[in-house]
Amino acid sequence: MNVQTEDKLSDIRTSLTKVSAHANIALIKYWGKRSIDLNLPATGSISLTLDSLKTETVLRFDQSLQTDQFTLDEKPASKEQIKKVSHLVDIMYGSTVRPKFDIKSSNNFPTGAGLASSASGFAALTLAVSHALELDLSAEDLSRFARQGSGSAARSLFGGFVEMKCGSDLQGDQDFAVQLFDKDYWDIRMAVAITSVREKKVGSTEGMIRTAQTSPFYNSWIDSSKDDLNQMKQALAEKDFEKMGELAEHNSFKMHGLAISANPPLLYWNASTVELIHKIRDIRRSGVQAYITMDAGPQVKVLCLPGDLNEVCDTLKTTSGVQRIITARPGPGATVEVIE
Ligand code: 2P0
Repeated sequence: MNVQTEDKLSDIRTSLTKVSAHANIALIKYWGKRSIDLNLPATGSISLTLDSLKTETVLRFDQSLQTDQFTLDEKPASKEQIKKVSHLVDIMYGSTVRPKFDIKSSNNFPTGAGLASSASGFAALTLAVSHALELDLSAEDLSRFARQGSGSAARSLFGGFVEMKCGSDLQGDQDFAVQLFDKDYWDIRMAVAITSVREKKVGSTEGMIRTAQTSPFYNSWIDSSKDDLNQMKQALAEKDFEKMGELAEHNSFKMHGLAISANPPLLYWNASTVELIHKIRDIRRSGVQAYITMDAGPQVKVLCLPGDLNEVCDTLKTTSGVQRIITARPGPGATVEVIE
């Protein structure tokens, strides 16, 4: 994997590589790390890749550049963002002594607001770098690299329903993602109600560390997630929508209960989030199969069957504070679109 020889330097594609990747929303959440250095998760997780939340990334290595260049949503990225991207490229290149890159990445949805932009962003980056460096990586190895950019990014390399595995050692060999079922396996829908496009105050990494250090419930969360993971795999294998939805909702509330129990508490919800929770529970009581999941942000994601999507969207639309609704189907994995 180390490509830092003189011969290899000349092999690097200095042409453009354009890649797309889609965000994923976890049905069984990842919240906690067993190693910060290698970004190893403390639990496994299961996600659904979404067709309508997309990142497009264009990469070019350029020997003449003095510094790495990174543009995110048409604005220069922050120093912190460039540092994270440079670090992953260093790891994939095998050395900090390498040609500099020019990366332009854009999302068709709000960045850093609990909509998994780091998942699609680092998945696209990993695939683009691997192509530009002509690394011949297995899907597992690619997802191990993506994981080091962002844990959830390992999942966004794949389409459909995806499991992120959690190993037991500190090397990370067993910590990679695999596809459980492809995007055409089960025609379910997700409606995303956007209640704020502001970037979150406490990022996921900091939130996870604080939770592990201060929540009295952290060990119970880790212990119970194994069972949730197995039950979810079973619900997916049986295409049991009620079981899948109930479990996804329970696991999400458990994660938020855990986050709220950190000190200081991590409360990712706003008033609209709470109103949406009540409304979805109300329509469920009237017979609509709709289930909630929420991440490190105030957006509410609703899982439903295609026939109930209109009613779910009508409910979301009539809630104060909802700025936009995005609907999605199971989406594809990351793909290289163009190499010029
Ligand atoms: C998830 N989240 O499973 C959970 C649920 C947020 C809430 O994965 O620290 O940005 O970069 O590995 O991948 C968000 O965490 O965290 C996340 P890092 P990441 O989708």
